[in-house]
Order: sequence, then structure tokens, then C-alpha cells
Amino acid sequence: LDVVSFRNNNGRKRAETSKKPTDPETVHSDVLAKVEFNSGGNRGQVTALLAYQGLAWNLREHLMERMIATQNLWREKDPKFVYYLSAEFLMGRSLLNTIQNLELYEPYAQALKMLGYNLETLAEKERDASLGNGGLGRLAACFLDAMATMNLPGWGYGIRYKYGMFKQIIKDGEQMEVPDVWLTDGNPWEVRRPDVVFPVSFGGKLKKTVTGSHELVEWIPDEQVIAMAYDVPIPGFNTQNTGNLRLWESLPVNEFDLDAFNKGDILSAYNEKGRAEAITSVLYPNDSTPEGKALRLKQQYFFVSASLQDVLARFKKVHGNQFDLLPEKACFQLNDTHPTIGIAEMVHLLVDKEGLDWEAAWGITTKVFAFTNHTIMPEALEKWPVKVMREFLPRHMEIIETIDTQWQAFLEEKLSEMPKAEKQAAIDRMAIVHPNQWNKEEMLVNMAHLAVVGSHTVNGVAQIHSDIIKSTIFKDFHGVFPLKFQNKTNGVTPRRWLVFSNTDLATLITEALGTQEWMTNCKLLEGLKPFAEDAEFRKKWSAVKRKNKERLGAKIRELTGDDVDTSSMFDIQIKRIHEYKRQFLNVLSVIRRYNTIKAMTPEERKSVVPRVCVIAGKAASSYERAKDIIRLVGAVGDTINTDPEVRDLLRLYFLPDYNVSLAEVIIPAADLSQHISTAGTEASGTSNMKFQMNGSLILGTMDGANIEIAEEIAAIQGPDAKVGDGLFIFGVDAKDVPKLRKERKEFKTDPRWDEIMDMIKKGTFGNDKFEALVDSVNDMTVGNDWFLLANDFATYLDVQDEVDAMWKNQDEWVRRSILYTASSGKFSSDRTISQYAEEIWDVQPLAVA
Ligand code: GPV
Repeated sequence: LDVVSFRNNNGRKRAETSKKPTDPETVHSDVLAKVEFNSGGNRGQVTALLAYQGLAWNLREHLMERMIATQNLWREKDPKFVYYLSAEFLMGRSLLNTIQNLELYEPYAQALKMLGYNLETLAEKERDASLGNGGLGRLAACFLDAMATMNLPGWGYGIRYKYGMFKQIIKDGEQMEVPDVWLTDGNPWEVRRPDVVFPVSFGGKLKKTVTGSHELVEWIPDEQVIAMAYDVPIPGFNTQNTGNLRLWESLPVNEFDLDAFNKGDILSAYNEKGRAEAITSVLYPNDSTPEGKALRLKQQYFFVSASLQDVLARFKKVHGNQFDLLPEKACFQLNDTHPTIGIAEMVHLLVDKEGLDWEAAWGITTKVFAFTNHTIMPEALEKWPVKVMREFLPRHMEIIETIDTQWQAFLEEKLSEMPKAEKQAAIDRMAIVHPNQWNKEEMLVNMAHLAVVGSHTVNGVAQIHSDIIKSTIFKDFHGVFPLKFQNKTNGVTPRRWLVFSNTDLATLITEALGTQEWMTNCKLLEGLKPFAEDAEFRKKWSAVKRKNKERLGAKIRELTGDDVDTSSMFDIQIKRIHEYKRQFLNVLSVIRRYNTIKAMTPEERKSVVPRVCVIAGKAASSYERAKDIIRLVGAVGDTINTDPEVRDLLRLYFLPDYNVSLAEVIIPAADLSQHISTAGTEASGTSNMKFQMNGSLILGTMDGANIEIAEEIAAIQGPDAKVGDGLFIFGVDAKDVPKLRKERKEFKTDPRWDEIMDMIKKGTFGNDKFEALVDSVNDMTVGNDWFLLANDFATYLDVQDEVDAMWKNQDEWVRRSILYTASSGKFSSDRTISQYAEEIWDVQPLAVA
């Protein structure tokens, strides 16, 4: 077995449904034809960009063929569908993912060779589709992959942002944001659907007519735009099935005001077009900090309204007005609160457009929605001012008020045993519309409360997180509806994150297990356990890691100009920059390491484990503290990397513009990865799962999915192993955090902490003294070290020493690395999605034969 054979589906015959020939010669001439006829290029001068495009336009035909077959089958059989509503889908690149999912690697690589190109090099011509911020958006992308692979009838629905996640440039150590102009070269992975259009309205007034006991409400909007669909086919792995991600673009009803133009008012002629297109022009570049911008609310309503209209239109074609059947045919998963306005939109469509009475409409609505919460960070829990909501969505505001009134009446009844004052307090806490706690004059719509009330299921994204939401933000709701709450621990697709981005490791695993079944049944990775004891196998395992480190080394050279020694330990922290994720704590320990090395004699330095530390990630554009952290990483890196006494033993790099494609190079090369959030703050984390799969040891806190990863790693070691064995765990317990926060003022900081704080404040690292950043964790009159860096500092340094000691025993290190991969099966998104399908959606697989 080799890479080629698994890419070729292990010698199995390809299913015969495809009419398109895939021999290298035909592919070669087909690609040339695309270059000529699609792109207007010259056959004799096929540039890399043209070759990429020719290839992509050719592959698109395979995708279309399969997508049509899949959608035809689903239309014919009419199974229940899941619709994954998400404001973000962080897809990354498509070329290699498509070729490999379609099992066409070999002929395509050969065809490319005939054109004088290498497939991998060419793949880098593609721009990432960065229609998401971080974990939440990438999770949605992994879910689509799993749904398609498992043949589940379902679509993703989202927004076709013209500009995705900003490109991060580091200038003089500072993050600069540059617009992500990703569509300029065209996008072969989408199909424009000018025939799939729906109107979406905003603003205006309500007109009410009362006939008997019936009140008819008509919404007379004062603004309307058109939502046009773009379909992005989602190939499954090892199946003919191809799912669909439908993204909406906002267009003006009237393209151009000829009247204004003719009157000489040339700019106003484009007014309507500009206003309409603004809705889908930019992804809000925030992670857990929603901007209180009306445009964001418009984006949310825009894509959700178009999606629900689309689903109902298809439903009506088959089932007419039998809306009571809707819950048997459709369910909508709300990816965080961003699409929650869909609950009010469903009521609006059923009552105002379809003429159902309120009770029927509300009954159907609560049977079709399910809600996933991804954070307990208060700043990320969306609350819209009633004033804004009423201005843009007057009918929906009224619907929400009615839902809230009925909800409070229900609670009166349900909690009737409670003493009056206590009951009223509980009802107030659970209100959907409530006063702003900082400004009692202002009323807010609490989107999370609306989502909980309007959904049949609410889930967190890792066990600890699902437990925490039941005892904190949704405590009262849990008291009322204990059965509504579930856990669905996140997962990641092993295809993109192991099979395709770490092909050498995948080949080694397949060779060891004697089958590639593990790629769709990840529990089979457990079969690697005995190989951890096999010295020959460990050697091969290390050789693959070393090769991946060479690849990352080349990337570091490209991005920073520096050479790194790939025999050093590669120590990685990649994720959005946020105080709770504590990249600052990481830097503090790097400074400590620097100080220690500086104080050593040349003889003592011989025993130091050389490390290359890498940090990457984007800061929200308005998040000053996070931007300070980026500057600090750069400044400390500059000092260390140029210090001749230290640079052979320690490096620190901030790699710019972290995105999916960079992650694909970094993760397979990691020896150690850090997931060090304050316990109780990281809902799950998903890169921790990717690192585990790729055999990178984990240094982390008992937070989010780290806990379950530790459980799996303990389980594979046998009944005597304790949770935490084999990982480097440190830090305070989630349950102690509230108390420790209260006591932080009295906390006696470690002398090494004090020393480092003084160094930074003295200006040891460049001209900058990083005062605000240092004060945020050190001066209790200014900040309050909310994320308890000082409390976790000493144990963090201790566990770093354990890491060094373990590295010196390479046999044990590699043994653990193999056990990490072997125990990572639980964290396949296939497992997560099958739990959603069975326990929330009630959706069954339906595969193209
Ligand atoms: I809310 N998450 C995110 O990436 N963006 C958001 O706006 C919100 C949550 C993340 C959480 O922070 C991670 O812990 C989690 O793994 C991820 O969502 C997927 O569930």
C-alpha cells in the first residue's frame, strides 16, 4: 500500500455512475479545453493560475454530476432533511479536498505533470474561502464534510460574503487588517443560481385588520432586496453523495436608477445597488464579540429569511399546505444565536404568509429548531436593542413580544408553587425581552433566551461546557426543561485534518492497520496501540514527523526569513488571539525560559532542550489587548531570535495570517501544542482534536474538550491510567475559578512572575513597555487578571519542565504520540454528526447507489 493506492480507493473499482472519463490523457486535454474556452487562455502558455483554473473547472463537472444525482435521489425519496444555519463556514481550499474525496488523485496528478505542473504546488494558487472567524466557522465546514461522507440528507445555509476574514499583515510588529478580496479570479467551486431568488424585506410599518376574533397583520416594508443563491457542492469521501452549501448574495431590486442618472445625479443612480450589496459584503471579523451593528442584524435576518423561504417553497411543492408535516421533513440547526431570528421568521411565514393560526405555527416552529451554544462569554451572548429590532423588523419584534408574553404566562403556571417574589424573579431572569442591565431605560431582545424557548433541543459543544451552561447561563431554563439540554462534543474531519494534510502519516497508519477503513471509521485507529511498543514503527513515525517539520521549517523561512533546526521541539499555539486563551501566559513562560538560559554557563546550556515556539492567530480589529499580545510576541521573538547565546536553544515566532491552509502545514509538524485557556472558558476547542490526531502531545488545562481528550488517552493506556496521564496538564479547576477571581487581589505572585513583569515594563523588549497589557494582569487597581494568569503561572512553569524531561526520553515521547493518534477516534466529526442525526435531528442516511 502506498499513498497512491489509498488515493485510488485501494484498488477498488470506482462506482460507475460517472459519465466523465478520468484517464490522464482525457483529463489533460479537458483541462486544456477549459483553459482555452473558459478562461480565454492560450494552450501554448498555460500559466500556473490558468492551469489551476482549468483543473478546477474540470473538477466542477464531476461535482455537478454527483450533486445532481444526490439531489435527484433525495427529491425522489423525500427523506427528512437537516438544514445547518450558520453565519460562518470556514471552508479553506477546495482543490485537493475535491480531488481526494473523488478519488481522482493519480490521474489528475499525471495530467498535471503533462502540463508541466506539480499538483501540490498548483493547489497553493487557490485562495482560502475564509467565510468564518475561527472554531465555530471551521466546525460548520467539518460538519458538512461529515454529513456528505455519511450520506445524510442535509444542506448548509449561509452568506456569500464578498470579503471574508481579513488578511492579517504584521507591520512594525503591529497587526494590520487588509480586506480579503477572494473572488477576483472567479470561484469555480460555486454555481450561481439566478433562478433561485427570494425577496427579503426590512423596515416600514404594520397594517392590522380585525375580522371577528381574528387579527390579520400585514407588514408593509420600506426596503427590499433580492437574495440570490449560490450552490457550493460538498463532496463526501468514499461515496457518490455530494451535499450542498447554499450561500446567499444580496442584490438590489432595481439595479440602476436610470431616472437619477439622466437627471445628472450619477452617484445616486447606484444608491440602491450599493445599499443592497452592502448586506453581504463583509464578514464581521469578530470572535465572541458581536458588534452592536444594525448591519449585522440585517445580515442575519437576510440569510435566514431566504433560507426558510427556500425550504418552505420546496416543501410546498411536495406537500402543499400540510405544514403539520414539516417537522417530519425538516429540522434547522442554529449554529449559535446568529440565525435565531429564524424562529420569529418561521412564525411570520406560517402565520402572515400561509394563514396558519398562532398555536399551530408556534407548535410547528418549536418542533423544527434546535440550538447549539458555543460560549458562555457574556460579551458574545447576542442582545439586540428593541429599538433597532423594531426599526428593521417591526413584525418580528411584535412576534417576539408575543412569544415572550406567552412564555411568561407559561412560566406563571409552571412555577405556580413558588413564593410570589421568587417566582417573579425567576420569570424576569428568563425573559426574552428585558432591560439592559447597564442602562435600565433600554430594552433588549435576548437572542439566546429566544433560541432556548423556540428550540426543542439545546446543546453545548463539549461535556464540561454542556454541564456549565445548565448551571450558569441557562440554569433557570434547565430547571423548567431538564430534557431539552444535551451535549454534543465537537469533532473534526479526519479527511482534511489527517488523511489529506498529513498523507505520509495516513499512509503509515494504513500500512499498519492493513486497511484504510479508519478514514471513515476512526475508532479503528485504536488498532495502532500495539505499534506504540514497536521500535521499528516508532522510527517510521518519527521520520514522518521530521518530514512534516521540514515542510513547516520551509514555511517559517518563507514567512520570516529565518532558518530553524527541525530537530528542535516544535511547540505550537494557534487560535484566535484572546485574553481567555492566554497567549500572554505562553509568552511569559518563553521569557522565563530565556532568562534561565541567559543565566546558565555554556556547560549547563548543553542540557537545554531546544525549542521553536510558534504562535499564530488573528485579533479582532477593535480588540486592543489582543493586539498588544501580538506585538509582545513579535518583540520578545526579536530579542530571543537575534541573541547569539540563546538562538540555538530557543526561538519564538509569530506567523502572520493564520488560516485553514496554514493550519494544514502547522498541525502535522507539531511536537507539542498548547491549549491553555482558563478552566471553564473555552467551550470546546477543536484544534486540540486536530493536534491529537496528528500525534502532537498536548499541554493544556482541564478545559473544554481537553478533558475528554485526556479521558480517551487514559482509556487507551488501560484501566490503571488516570485522566491526565500522558498529557501535560496544569492549572486551577473550573469550579474554583469564581472564588479565585474574588481572591485575586490577595494572591501572592511568584517571584519569577514579578521579575518578568518588571522586565517587560522596563522596556527590555524593544521600545514598547506594554503597560496596558501588563497592568491588565498585574496591577489590581487597573485590571483584575480575570483569566487568572498569575494563579496558573507557577504550575505552568512546572509542567513545562516535565515537557523537557519527557522530550529527553524520545522513545516515550513517540510512544505517547502514537497513542494520541490511536485514541483520537472519538473526535471525528463523523461521530459528532451521527449523534446529532440520531439524538437531535432524527435524520437517516440515504446514499446514491
Ligand atoms: I460564540 N466559538 C467561535 O469560534 N466563535 C464564536 O463566535 C463563538 C464560539 C468557538 C468556541 O470558542 C470554541 O471553544 C469552540 O470549539 C468552537 O466555537 C466550536 O464549537
